[in-house]
Amino acid sequence: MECIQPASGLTVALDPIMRATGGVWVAHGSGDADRVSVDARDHVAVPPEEPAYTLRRVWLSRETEERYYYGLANEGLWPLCHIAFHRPVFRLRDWESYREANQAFAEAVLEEAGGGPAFVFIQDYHFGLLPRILKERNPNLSIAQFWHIPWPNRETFRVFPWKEELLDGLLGNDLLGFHLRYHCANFLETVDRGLEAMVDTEHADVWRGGKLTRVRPFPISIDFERHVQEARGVAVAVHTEEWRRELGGVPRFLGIGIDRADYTKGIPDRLWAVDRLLEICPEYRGKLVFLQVAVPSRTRIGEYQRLNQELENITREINSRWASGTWRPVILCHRHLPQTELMALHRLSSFCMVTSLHDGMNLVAKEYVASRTDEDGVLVLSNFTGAARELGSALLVNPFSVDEMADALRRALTMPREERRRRMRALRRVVRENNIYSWAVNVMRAILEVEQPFCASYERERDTLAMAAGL
Ligand code: ADQ
Repeated sequence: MECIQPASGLTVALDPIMRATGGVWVAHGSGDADRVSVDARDHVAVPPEEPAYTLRRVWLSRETEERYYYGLANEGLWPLCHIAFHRPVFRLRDWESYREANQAFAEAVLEEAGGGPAFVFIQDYHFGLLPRILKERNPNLSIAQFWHIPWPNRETFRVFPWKEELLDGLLGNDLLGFHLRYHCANFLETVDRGLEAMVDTEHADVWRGGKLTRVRPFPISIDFERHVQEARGVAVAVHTEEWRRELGGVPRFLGIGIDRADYTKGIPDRLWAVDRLLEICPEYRGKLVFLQVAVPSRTRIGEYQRLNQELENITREINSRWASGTWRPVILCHRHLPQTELMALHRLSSFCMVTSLHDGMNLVAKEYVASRTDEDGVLVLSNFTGAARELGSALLVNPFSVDEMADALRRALTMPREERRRRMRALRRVVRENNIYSWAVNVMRAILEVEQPFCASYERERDTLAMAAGL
């Protein structure tokens, strides 16, 4: 039996918080050993070697998972919210499964809370209906939700067939968080035009049926200090040597891209930008290698299978155009790598490309910066990531323009050491200061501000949370 941390920004961000609070994480049991690892209450303590919190498993049928998770959430809401020129797909049966799955999670949460007051922190766009169900069944719960992806403008959202039900579901929250103020503003406007509710734009509050929902921005981040410590550790040094060997010695210039293989991440255009660079700057031929790590994701969805095929085709085309001797300009790697191995790649590279067409935040950008304890390396970052709002010292690019990205690569490769250091220092300062703990503290502070009628067990819960957050 193996315990694997998936390649997902959400889990990377939340694991340290769960460790600090020692709470219960209610999650779908999708692994093939999940059923044998739980106790009679569907609980399993994690991490196995040093348990710090509890996973409460929720079981979904294969069909519900297919329709609610792959269908409604990932073929409907994901493209709808990212506006990445992929038409969302809406099927009534998917929506029904989404309802069903939200209900199943509600039962588990209500059981864990045992009728008393508790703090419930819901993650992401898979649970738009959950807050309302919880609030109706147990008004003593303090409920917060974080929406990890963008919220589109109201015009875009209008095409969602069950918009009123979804918006009403989300307004069951006491607190609703997005990465950016811009996403909050989009949400408020969507509610204002789409639902009977009073929207106080100035304070970013919504009143519906006498109930208040606060809508706030919380730009998510990473565990900077832990990342830095690991980046300096032995495992990273070992992986660095392994990669040196695998690459046949480090090329004169190594560029990297690290993503879940997702059409919102802008990987094809990024590869074409490398191609364009080789075309306009012949001096990099034979010297530059671009390593794209694209871990397969959501492969049950046709769009994602097509993307993997497209990446193979583009890589083959670019390589056949430029290869000479043993040199190939593009290496495509589909492996899921441990964080320490990703850190080794961060540290070996001259530049890292994060060129999402649209991204709520993007943690890869922050991880790259945290790994560069040597204050070197250049981050080429899409203007359309949430991270771009904080990481202004990166080379910001329009990911829809291959020429602009090629030009940014040329700048990155010719940037004097002093400028690289200056920029990287500024980037590191931002990520050090706004780390995952300050994100969590800000969320918790906001949820603690939600007023609840006095109740001794609520006060106890409140104190535990405040202590975990160091408030
Ligand atoms: P994601 O779309 O998953 O997250 P991102 O924030 O970039 O995107 O996080 C990806 C995570 O997976 C990173 O921690 C990265 O290191 C890891 N990863 C990528 N490739 C990997 C590989 N080959 N092997 C192992 N790990 C790999 C969603 C939103 C984002 C938002 C996060 C957090 O789409 O916008 O930043 O949630 O809120």
